[in-house]
Amino acid sequence: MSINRKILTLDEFTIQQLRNFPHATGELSSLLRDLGLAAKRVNVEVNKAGLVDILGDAGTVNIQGEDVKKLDVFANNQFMKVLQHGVSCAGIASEEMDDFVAFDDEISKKAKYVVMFDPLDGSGNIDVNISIGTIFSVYRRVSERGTLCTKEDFLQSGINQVAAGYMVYGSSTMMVYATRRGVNGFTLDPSIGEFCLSHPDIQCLPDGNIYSVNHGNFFRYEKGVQEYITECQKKDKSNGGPYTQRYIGSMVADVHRSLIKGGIFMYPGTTDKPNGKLRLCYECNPFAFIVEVAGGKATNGMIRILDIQPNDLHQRVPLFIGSSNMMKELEEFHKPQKELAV
Ligand code: P6P
Repeated sequence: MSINRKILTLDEFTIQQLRNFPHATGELSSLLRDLGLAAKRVNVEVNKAGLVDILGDAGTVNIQGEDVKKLDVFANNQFMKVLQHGVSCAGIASEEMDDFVAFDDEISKKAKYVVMFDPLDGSGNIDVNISIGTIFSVYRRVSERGTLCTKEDFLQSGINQVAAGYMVYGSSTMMVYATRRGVNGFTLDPSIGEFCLSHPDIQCLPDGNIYSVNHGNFFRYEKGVQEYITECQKKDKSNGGPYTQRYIGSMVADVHRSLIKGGIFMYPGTTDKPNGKLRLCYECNPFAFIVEVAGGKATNGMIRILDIQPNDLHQRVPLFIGSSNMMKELEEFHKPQKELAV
């Protein structure tokens, strides 16, 4: 006899959450549904990237100095437009844009939230069909409602996030998001065009045996990081089982795996780039929020990611994130100096 298991769509889930919290205004639920809509539109283009003239560089260079691919631009515009036309977002900041954008219409100016996102992380992998993703972070604005949002709305510590999440465009397309009430994962069912609850109440396992780091930078890492990586390689079958090294080169995919299976992902600082490569505001903070709500940990090697006070929309920080016991193991080795010798 088939089990008549009611599968909740993202819309049904967010509305159910609203019913469970009658004091909620519904603005956050509406914003999450807007993000899901934009993700579905991006997913269509990502899935046919090899077939249409959307590949290849758009001929421009973004603030990171990276060649911008047309899909980056498309994704950025989809998320910006859907949030601008909604009722919950006063403005956005994006990896693809130098400065934040305040939405200058009466409804948006009254909205409660601001959103930061990396519209298509890992875009260098587009042309070789490796999983890529979108990362987003939601803050309650600190500026007065009814006015244009300000840069201070975006330069908040990660601990102030109201919600954070990501989409992974991979063998299936998923949307995972966290509020303080928990982390839930939704898989896109193409037959109905809806994200359906597939991973309720995701927990980050305290232990794991997968470490994820770019070994190519090994000799440019701090000594303590090198020692931890070497320790991971020494793990043997007799105690605690062997560790496996996995590195996709797409943060969303690498951290998603660590969240679901347990593990640690590292993008450390190096002698030539002491702050590493990943962006605090729209890459590290959202994932740190998600992983901490799920029971894991995230630091820059010295302090908790969520405690860092941002001073620039695009500032970089080293990132160590994942299973709490693996992070504790790392911290036995990695006692970084205040400043890396450059
Ligand atoms: P590297 C992709 O370009 C990205 O920003 C992250 O998604 C990924 O984790 C990282 O860079 C990979 O960087 O230097 O190891 O190629």
